[in-house]
Amino acid sequence: MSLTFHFHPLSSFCQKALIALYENDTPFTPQIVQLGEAASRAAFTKLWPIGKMPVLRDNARDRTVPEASVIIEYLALHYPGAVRLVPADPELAWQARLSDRFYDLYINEVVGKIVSALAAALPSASSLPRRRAANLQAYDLFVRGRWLGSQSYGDTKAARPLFEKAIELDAGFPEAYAWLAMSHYFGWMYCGETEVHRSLARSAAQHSLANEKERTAHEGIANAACPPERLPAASGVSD
Ligand SMILES: N[C@@H](CCC(=O)N[C@@H](CS)C(=O)NCC(=O)O)C(=O)O
Repeated sequence: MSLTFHFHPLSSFCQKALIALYENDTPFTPQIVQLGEAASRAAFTKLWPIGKMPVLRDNARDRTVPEASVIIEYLALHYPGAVRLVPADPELAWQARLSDRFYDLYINEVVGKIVSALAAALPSASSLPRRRAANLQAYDLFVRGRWLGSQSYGDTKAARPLFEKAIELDAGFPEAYAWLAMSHYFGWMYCGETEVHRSLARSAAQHSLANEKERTAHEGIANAACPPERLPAASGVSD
């Protein structure tokens, strides 16, 4: 496969370029970039020293293409498909470019700055976990499990295989462990599952906290599923 897409699933600029790839079913190899992890950051900045995602690497044409909008134009030119990504009419093309620039420069980047400023100010925002999923499929399973598990106690139990599979793919995924803990705990508490599930809840909660030492949102879930005195101390845990 000629194209490798370097990205993170939670990055809006990356999602923008991903839409172009998906719209035309363009085959590519996904490569998740974890800027918080030294090896991944080093590999990525070697490819593109500016260090901003996304970046498309085209081995067939020996090109490294950064910038979401430029990636879309590059795909339109060299990997066209049924969906036209850039209008053929130059009059419409500059208008499309204007919308693109307007939303990137005056909406997305400004909102990003506001969100970063709020993240520093709001305790709830700073409680987001630092250790993200390292595996796209694991993250996808986790998000689907979290949605299903939020519907009802019974669904929390039904979501369990999704968390288990996510952990199989990414053994250090704290949020997946936390939700697995909740699934076992609710299974025991509300769905008539045996005492074994309470122990499984404790064990999953311990894994969650062992993999994430920061004060995080999922600690609340892990603590709820397991009496705090049975858990290892996690730095920064309050109330
Ligand atoms: N102008 C770039 C912006 C890309 C960008 O800001 N990407 C963010 C992720 S959404 C990034 O890589 N941030 C990492 C950093 O700033 O260190 C584009 O349109 O692709």
